[in-house]
Amino acid sequence: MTRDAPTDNVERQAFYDAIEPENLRALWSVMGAIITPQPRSDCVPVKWGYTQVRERLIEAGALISAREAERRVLILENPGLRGTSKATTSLYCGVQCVMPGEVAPAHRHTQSALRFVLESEGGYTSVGGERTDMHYGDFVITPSWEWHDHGNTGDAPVFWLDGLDIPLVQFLDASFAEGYADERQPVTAPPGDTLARYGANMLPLDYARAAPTSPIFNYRYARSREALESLRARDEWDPCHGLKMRYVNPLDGGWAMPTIGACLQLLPEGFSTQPYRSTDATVFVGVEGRGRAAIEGHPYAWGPRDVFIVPSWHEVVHEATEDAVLFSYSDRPAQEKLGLWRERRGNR
Ligand code: GTQ
Repeated sequence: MTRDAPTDNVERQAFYDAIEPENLRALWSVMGAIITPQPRSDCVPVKWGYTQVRERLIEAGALISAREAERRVLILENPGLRGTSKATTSLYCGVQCVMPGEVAPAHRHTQSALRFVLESEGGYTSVGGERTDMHYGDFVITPSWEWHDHGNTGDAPVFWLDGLDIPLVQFLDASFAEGYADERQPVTAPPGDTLARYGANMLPLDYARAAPTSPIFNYRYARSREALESLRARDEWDPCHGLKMRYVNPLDGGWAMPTIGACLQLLPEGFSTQPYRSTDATVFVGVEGRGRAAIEGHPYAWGPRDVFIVPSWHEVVHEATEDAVLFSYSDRPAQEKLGLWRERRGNR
């Protein structure tokens, strides 16, 4: 696999040409390209500044309504994967905008979605019959095949980041989608219902799990942030991550979603991480403070709401120029289930 491909000659090339119409290909001519000694990706490191994305969404707001667009979203498309609507090889990223009074109509699809809230005074989403209001930094999930619609009851535009497993589902040819008959699904549960049932370190006695996704669908920033702040005093910094916590499914302690894993991490002012690489290409979102990510030695400076991508098996070093909080998501849960996930700490 690491040896060079055999050199072609006229006879071999003629043979390849002859077998191609028979839907045959010589493995030895492509082996090194399909079984690589380490991950080789078209996904490239890239950063989007929030101010610019936000301005473009305001422009889009004058062009199309949420109703007509179904979802008014600008896709953050990786420049190494142009034309594919992908942020990484397996995951999608977009920024969605809902103007005051608008509704993004109810639909459902087999793709799982996460929202990371960027600006919201009055934004809400309804998932499976319960509505939750959204605030800055909330991590909100929409499980596969659950009805969901979004809206904005406030006076200012609402923005959030969408992370979906669209490319992964596309790769598996497992996409189904449908619209709901009405613009909004009926709300059948009071606000806070799922948090009361599943979010108090308790579960209804005879609750039987129905889906591979967490029943909690809004992980409030205030609580996640408080956990990081409480742990800061312990001074137990991971050399590669600072203080990094993952969002879990309270039913089993696993990831909140079966295909996408999400984390929140704190890097104190002046902290500089050890080099790190892993097979899960990761989308990072600045939440608080400022920092710099050196990806394979190239610096990407980020601030609140900026988005940047670390591709698979690219070395990253994080530096916090002030107390900093980062949200991130990747396909790590899928890779772990398949026995593929790997990491390397330090620069061995
Ligand atoms: O809010 O349901 O960015 O279905 C892409 C597809 C958001 C959504 C996206 C979607 C949604």
